[in-house]
Amino acid sequence: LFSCSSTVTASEPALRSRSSDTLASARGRVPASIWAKTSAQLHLRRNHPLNTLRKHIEAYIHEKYPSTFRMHSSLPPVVSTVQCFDDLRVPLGHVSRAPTDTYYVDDTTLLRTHMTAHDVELLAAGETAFLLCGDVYRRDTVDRTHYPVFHQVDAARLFPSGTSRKQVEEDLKQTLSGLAKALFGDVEMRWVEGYFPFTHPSFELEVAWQGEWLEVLGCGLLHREVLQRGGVSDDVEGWAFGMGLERLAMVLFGVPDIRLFWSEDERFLGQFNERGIEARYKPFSVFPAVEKDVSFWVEDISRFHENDIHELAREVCGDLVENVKVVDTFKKGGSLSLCFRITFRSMEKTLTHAEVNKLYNEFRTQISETLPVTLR
Ligand code: FA5
Ligand code: MG
Repeated sequence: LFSCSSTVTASEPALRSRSSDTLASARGRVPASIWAKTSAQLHLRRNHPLNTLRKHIEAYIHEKYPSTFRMHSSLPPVVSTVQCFDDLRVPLGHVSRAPTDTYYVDDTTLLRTHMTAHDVELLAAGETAFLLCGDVYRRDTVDRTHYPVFHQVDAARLFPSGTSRKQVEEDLKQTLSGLAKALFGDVEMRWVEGYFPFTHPSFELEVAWQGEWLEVLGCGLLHREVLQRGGVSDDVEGWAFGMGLERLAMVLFGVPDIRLFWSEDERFLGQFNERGIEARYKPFSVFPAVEKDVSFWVEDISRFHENDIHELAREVCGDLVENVKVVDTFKKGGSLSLCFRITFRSMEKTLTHAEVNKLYNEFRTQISETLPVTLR
């Protein structure tokens, strides 16, 4: 998301119209199902695979730099737009600021979309090396690799004045290729050029995994303006990196669906007990999927965003929805017709038709009552 440099055309439209426009106010609020996740702290839960991965990353950093980094893993997820965006030079019209992509609590606070949101306050508090882990929130599509809550490890390190930018860049790359090696073993990896508003230069590390290049993390030298906002003096340089834990864990442990990290089922959790990084997940069963389509007319396209449908599906169906995708679209007159296919599947049991129909009907009701569309 942050590596995307494109911007939304109207700046902050839904924020401006939140009080008057019902759709915009629906976008502005944080659904109860998302609030409920803010207390889960999966990355601190004993034997949870995300906790195992966090500890493995922390151990690597501790071993490489003994008593250098401060660890923070319980920073609260509500931050200000200043922390999340302004301090990090994210431009005003950037997609990551849009209420269609981000959960706003009110006009100036939101659920953090990345852990980097804490960097400037920690630098301003005088910290010179820190490793953060926590839950981050993004409105996104429904499929096996996306979830509106996921976890990131994020780190920053300042260097003694006089250290050259070249040395800082070398330290960053060496630290991170060592980390990738500690996680993935002796695999092929490559650095690709990246773009983040808060680092320059920026890089992404990819590792070869099952025949494909997998993006593992984003990183770079902290931008001078970001350092200045953290009160860091002009002769000091620093690096930063950030990585998503779920996708790493899916690859490392062989977890096929991101929803499983939220499972309370012992047939999932039990497979990670006391096995550390060596654990490999064996699916206990694959339950049948049920597909249902829902079609509707959108009269005013500017008031509709695909993420609204994805979010509503999650709100109504919880983790029983596996996938939501557009399967048909056509225009007639000034209106747009859309057909979405909803795949229902539980990770834990076979759903009955009655259960699926109840969810499907509630989903249709919610669409017609809360979105500016007309069901067909
Ligand atoms: C960032 O969030 C930057 N803050 C990273 C960074 C930190 C760069 C410090 C430089 C310096 P990005 O938006 O690409 O970058 O997200 C990082 C990772 O989060 C991705 O590589 C991916 O693994 C993961 N991710 C993104 N969206 C989702 C999602 N919906 N579900 C699960 N994981 C996701
Ligand atoms: Mg990215």
